[in-house]
Amino acid sequence: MIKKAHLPQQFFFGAALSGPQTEGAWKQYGKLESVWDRWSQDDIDCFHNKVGSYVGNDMINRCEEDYQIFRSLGLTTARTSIQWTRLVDQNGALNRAGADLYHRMIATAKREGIDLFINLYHFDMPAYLLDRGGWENREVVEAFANYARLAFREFGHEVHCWFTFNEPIVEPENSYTKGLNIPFIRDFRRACAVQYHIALAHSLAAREFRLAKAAGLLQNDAKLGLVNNFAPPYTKSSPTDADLDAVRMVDGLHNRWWLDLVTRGSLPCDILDTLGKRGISLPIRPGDEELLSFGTVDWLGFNYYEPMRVQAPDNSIDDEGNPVFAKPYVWSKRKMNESRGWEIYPKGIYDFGMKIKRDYPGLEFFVSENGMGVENEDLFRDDEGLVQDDYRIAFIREHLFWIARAIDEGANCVGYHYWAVIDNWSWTNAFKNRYGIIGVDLAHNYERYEKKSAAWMRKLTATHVVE
Ligand code: BGP
Repeated sequence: MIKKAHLPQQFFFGAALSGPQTEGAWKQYGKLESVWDRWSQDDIDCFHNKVGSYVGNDMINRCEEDYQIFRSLGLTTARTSIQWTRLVDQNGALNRAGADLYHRMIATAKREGIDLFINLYHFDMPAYLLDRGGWENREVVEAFANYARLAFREFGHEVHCWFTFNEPIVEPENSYTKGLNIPFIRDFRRACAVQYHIALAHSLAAREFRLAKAAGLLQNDAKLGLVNNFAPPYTKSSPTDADLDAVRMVDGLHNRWWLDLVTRGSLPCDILDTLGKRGISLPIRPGDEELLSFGTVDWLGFNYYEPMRVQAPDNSIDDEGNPVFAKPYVWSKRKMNESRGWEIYPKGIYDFGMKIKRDYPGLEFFVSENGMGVENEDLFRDDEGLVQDDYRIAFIREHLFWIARAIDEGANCVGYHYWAVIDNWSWTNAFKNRYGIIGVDLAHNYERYEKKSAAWMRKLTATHVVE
């Protein structure tokens, strides 16, 4: 096992966050209802301990303190998202109260020495747009471009790192194929339309970015990116051709779809061909090819939690008539984070980093999320009450070792954002699994407290030595 690694001095460390999971204040500052707010009201039993989307981790009221904490940990950057439902009203016009709130938040980060990256969309579709068909409706794609335009114009001189989407693959997979999240659809054809429209929405927002830059509305060094939960795909050690084809297809839909879009301005031909052969046609309109060509970006965010392990499926269609391209393959040596049900495989970060280097040469990226959520952390408190989260330190350390190795071998990885430096609200799991290096005390008005990993993080950011 590797014992020590050095990360370059210019390599940055930061915090990964999102608006819906931190802000709270779900009805203040003119915020409209998001699909999460609606789901929380319609069926609160779906949320752990009946904690819905309303409060986040109260960061709106504590952002000054939180940015000071980040700084004290030696972090220099953070990514969060602004919320479509807070910035734009139902008529597509800017909501001044929401915009002013974000101006204050961005200014606070700057004052505290944190370079704040802004992402536009983190699973938070406005509910009134879902009522009009959500991502299945082309008009919603246009509405997103309008939102992006307003955001670039409003904050262009205050923010220099922008992202369009966080994990754009999650809604096609979880909300439209598996039916797990609102609007609970299990129809692969509709999922493909959603995935196509999100690619288009990203591209139209990227076009707005260029227009704003050309008009002098953005900073000269403004950069645009996209963040996805890329997952290196693996199969059996002696695969059949059918296993390899399963890998090609899941890799194509989950990873290459976005990588090709942001580097080449197009979608992977082999995947479009296979979809066509399986009778799935995308809602492509004349002129779309040119629109997608605007989708290239300056750099990429790579969220890494777990790999994909797949093999050939037993049947090529499921009971509902959806095409099936792969089935899970359980690796006999896998290690799990049992709280979250995710495999822990740090080498995956290296394998995927090297894939980016090989297949998309020159593409700059940073690890934009990586973290370990654990249930019942109070059980790990010592006599002084300090949460001894050695499992989290080991998790971060192992991933950073592999990042350092990828950099040594030429991968263009420039930073690491831990998810989520401060415990936050996590979708239907609410506060079940805690990710933070800094804890949040729900019983005492969301007070922040340090875990053991905080001291470890300070040393890491001061030395850039992983040990
Ligand atoms: C990522 C999301 C985050 C965050 C994280 C942890 O996929 O971008 O929003 O939630 O996963 O996942 P979870 O909160 O479901 O445990």
